[in-house]
Amino acid sequence: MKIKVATLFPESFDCMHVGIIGRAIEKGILELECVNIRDYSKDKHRKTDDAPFGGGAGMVMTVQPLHDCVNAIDPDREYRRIYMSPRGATLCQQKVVELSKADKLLFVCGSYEGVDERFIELDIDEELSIGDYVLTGGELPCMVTVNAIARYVDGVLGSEQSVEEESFSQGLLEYPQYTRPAVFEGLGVPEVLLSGDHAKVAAWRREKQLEITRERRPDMYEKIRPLIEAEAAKRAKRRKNGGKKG
Ligand code: 4GO
Repeated sequence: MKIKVATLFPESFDCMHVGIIGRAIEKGILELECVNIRDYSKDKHRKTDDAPFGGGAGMVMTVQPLHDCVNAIDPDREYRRIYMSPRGATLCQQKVVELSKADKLLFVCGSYEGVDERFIELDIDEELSIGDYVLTGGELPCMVTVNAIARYVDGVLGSEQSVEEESFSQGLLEYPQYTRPAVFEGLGVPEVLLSGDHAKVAAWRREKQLEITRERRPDMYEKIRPLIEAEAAKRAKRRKNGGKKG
C-alpha cells in the first residue's frame, strides 16, 4: 500500500518508523512518503497561512500551497484523498477495514485553525475524524489512522498476530488475557485456560467478551444482539442433535 502525507511537520512522522509499522515500511509492504506543504508555497517568505476573512482569532492555511502540494504528489488523482478534521466522519474499525482495501491513500494534515474551505472543495475526497476532540494538527489523527489501517495490510502482522481472529470478535470488546507466571502476588489464572481444552477455552473467551461488552458498552452490545442470539440458537440445536454438526 502506498501512503502519502501532506503536512507542515513531516518530522512528526519519524515515530512511524518504530515497531511493527516501522518493520512493514522497511520490508516495503507499506510505503510512507511525507511531503512538506511549505515546499510548495509561492510566497517569498514561504508563508502557508493568513488571517481569516471576516476576522477572528488564529490563522488559516492558504489554498495555494495546499492545492499545489497535493496536485504535485498526485497529479492524476490516483489517490484517495483524506483530510483529517473533527468535522469528518468518525473512524471506526469498519472504516479502517474499508480504507485498508485501497491501494493509494493521500492524507492531508492541517494546522492552526484549519484550511481554506476551497482546498477541501477542490482537492479532497473525504474528511475523517478520530473522535470528538480538537488537536493542534491533523498529524496525530493521520498517524492513528495509518497505524490502524496498516494492521490489515497483508504481511504487516506476523501470522501469530493475524487479524483474522479479530473478525470473529468484530463489534465486541476483548476477553481478558493471561500469561506466565500462573500465580502472581497471590493472583491465579482462570482454571479453564490451563485445562488444554481448546473448545472450552474458546467458549470461556466468548462468554467473557459478551459479559465485558454488555457491562461496559451496552451500545455495542445492542448492535450485535442478533448475532449473539443466532449463536445461542446454533448451540442449542447442536445440543439437541447430540453434538453432531449442523
Ligand atoms: C483532526 C484534526 C482533531 C482531529 C484536528 C480529529 N483535530 N478529531 N486539528 O481527528 C484543522 C487544524 C484540523 C488542526 C486540525
